Amino acid sequence: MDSSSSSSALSRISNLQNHISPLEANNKLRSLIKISPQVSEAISNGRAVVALESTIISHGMPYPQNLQTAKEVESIVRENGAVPATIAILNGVPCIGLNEEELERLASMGKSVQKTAGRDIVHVVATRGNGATTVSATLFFASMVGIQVFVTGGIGGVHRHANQTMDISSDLIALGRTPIAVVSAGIKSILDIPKTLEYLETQEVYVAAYKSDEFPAFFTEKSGCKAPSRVDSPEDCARVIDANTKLNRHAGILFAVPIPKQHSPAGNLIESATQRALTEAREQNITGNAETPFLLARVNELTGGTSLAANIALVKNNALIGSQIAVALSQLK
Ligand code: PSU
Ligand code: MN
Repeated sequence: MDSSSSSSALSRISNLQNHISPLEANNKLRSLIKISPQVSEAISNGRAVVALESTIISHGMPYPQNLQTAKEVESIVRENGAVPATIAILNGVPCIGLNEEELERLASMGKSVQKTAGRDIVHVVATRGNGATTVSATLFFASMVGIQVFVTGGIGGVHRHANQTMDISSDLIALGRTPIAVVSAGIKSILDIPKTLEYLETQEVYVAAYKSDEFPAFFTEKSGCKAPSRVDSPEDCARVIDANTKLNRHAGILFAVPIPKQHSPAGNLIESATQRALTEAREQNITGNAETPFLLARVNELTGGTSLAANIALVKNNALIGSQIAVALSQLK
């Protein structure tokens, strides 16, 4: 990376935030991460940047659809005037923005890449491993370089039976302490949606549904839960992010975008497959961080690929809206 564009990106970051950025405070941290030239340039010039996670690539979809989707999502972000920053750890180096070769390498490694949540970052870096970042780990790195908008498919949440298993995704804790706006299609019904919304409130995360009064359930527009708040345009979202930043609040934002209408009829089929996959996970004693990838793959098998097609459609839609939000935010500044 060009070191002068990198250092101006870094000074821009510290101007954007009202506190000393971790990178500025610690030069060693700077040498630990790699920012792509495009992302660095965009941050330096206050242009719209959209962070993208990589567990969705390694563990959320099979190869080669994962690679194709990752590339298409990056193209959608570019076509809508923002710069994509896919985040992953390659050979122990956290990378903010992947080039084509890196994206291909990550996608083809599939599940042999370590699923990296916040707690796993140190292990992957220390062992010079390859890690695909979940929402929680992606939030950590995006915040380190001052990115304010992050697009994914769905976030993790409070699992059903969490009262026995204590399985609550670290995504929720990370959202509670990272002032970044995450754009997702809500959360999957494999999770306990009412409990997840309660937990997000406890963590002081602002949650709004996009052009809807109801919180969406990933494959369907309806979860049966009223959304805590509602936003109706990218500009609405940008103003919320701007207020959150100016008030220097520590917590993040979740914008929940319903799946596009033409893909939601498949919702009922996917829901019954989900129930079956949940039963199988319990019978096979699949728990912890293996549960979400198991359920995603099993539901896709049971629906003959219908859930994958819907998943791809909603991720692309989130990328479109997330980019519009990032552009609207850059125009406010
Ligand atoms: N939800 C989805 N698809 C996904 C994930 C969640 O609909 O691919 C991934 C995201 O990377 C999320 C992670 O951060 O799973 C949550 O995993 P866990 O439930 O183990 O916290
Ligand atoms: Mn978990």
